[in-house]
Amino acid sequence: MELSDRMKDYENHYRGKLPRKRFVIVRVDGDNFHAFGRHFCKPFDHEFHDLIRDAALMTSAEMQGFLAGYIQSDEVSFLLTDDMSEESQGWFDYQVNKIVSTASARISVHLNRLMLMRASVAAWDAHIEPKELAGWLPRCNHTPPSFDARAFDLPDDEVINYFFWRALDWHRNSVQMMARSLYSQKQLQGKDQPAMHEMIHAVGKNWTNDLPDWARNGTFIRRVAPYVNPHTNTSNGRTTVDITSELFSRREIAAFIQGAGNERVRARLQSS
Ligand SMILES: Nc1nc2c(ncn2[C@@H]2O[C@H](COP(=O)(O)OP(=O)(O)OP(=O)(O)O)[C@@H](O)[C@H]2O)c(=O)[nH]1
Ligand SMILES: [Mg+2]
Repeated sequence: MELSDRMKDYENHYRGKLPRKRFVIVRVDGDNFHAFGRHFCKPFDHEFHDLIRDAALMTSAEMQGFLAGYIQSDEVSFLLTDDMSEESQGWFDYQVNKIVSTASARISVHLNRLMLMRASVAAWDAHIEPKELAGWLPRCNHTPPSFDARAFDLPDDEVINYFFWRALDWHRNSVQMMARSLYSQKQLQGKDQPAMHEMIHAVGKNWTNDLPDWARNGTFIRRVAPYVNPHTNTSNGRTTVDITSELFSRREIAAFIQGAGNERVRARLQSS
């Protein structure tokens, strides 16, 4: 075999593709954010949540076939389709290597950029000289934040279940994070969720009532097709993105996700 053919052969050995006409999930997760977040507000950091949400929105705008997403803690799940029309193609033709490397690179770059922008505005407000900035930024420690990624396909009727699963995971973590801010690890050892709720109530606090929606529910986003005026059959052609932190139950999550995309995709999501 020729040298170049041999090298291409090695390169293409794991060049896998996700199957056509399936919904795809791309989940990115912050690398070692336990360490990166040591300066975060405890238990929940509103500023960080806003930053990762905005980085997710910027990333979603660059993903072909993006339909919906969910942001909780240091992770974001993106739902993609290759079925907006008969002819449409998946993002990078659904090549797994391309999808995971690009998704993790894009969200890492966007988060870092947003942090720097936020920090320079704060520094400007505080009259800090640009040359002092590097030493001043409390959140820019030595390793810039980055994300890993995985991508996989799902049957139509599992799409809502996937998002409900991630939301349930966050509900559990959120209760645990609140309890940990009030009690030591030792005091919480062996305690299940109802017991943690009880302990939170015992100090006059309440997970359901005291937290902002994003800290209990995470944040959902979805792409909405341009509105078409039924009388004139015209549209301004602009796609919009809905953002909400108010979804709690499986029913609410299903209704939101099922409203994403165009009519063709919505019909498929209805089966979920
Ligand atoms: N204080 C605080 N920490 C947060 C917040 N959101 C995320 N984190 C941190 O991010 C971590 C996310 O969990 P993991 O993804 O399991 O942990 P990780 O350290 O990123 O580890 P890997 O993902 O395996 O690299 C949490 O354990 C917290 O330490 C927040 O709002 N406040
Ligand atoms: Mg992580």
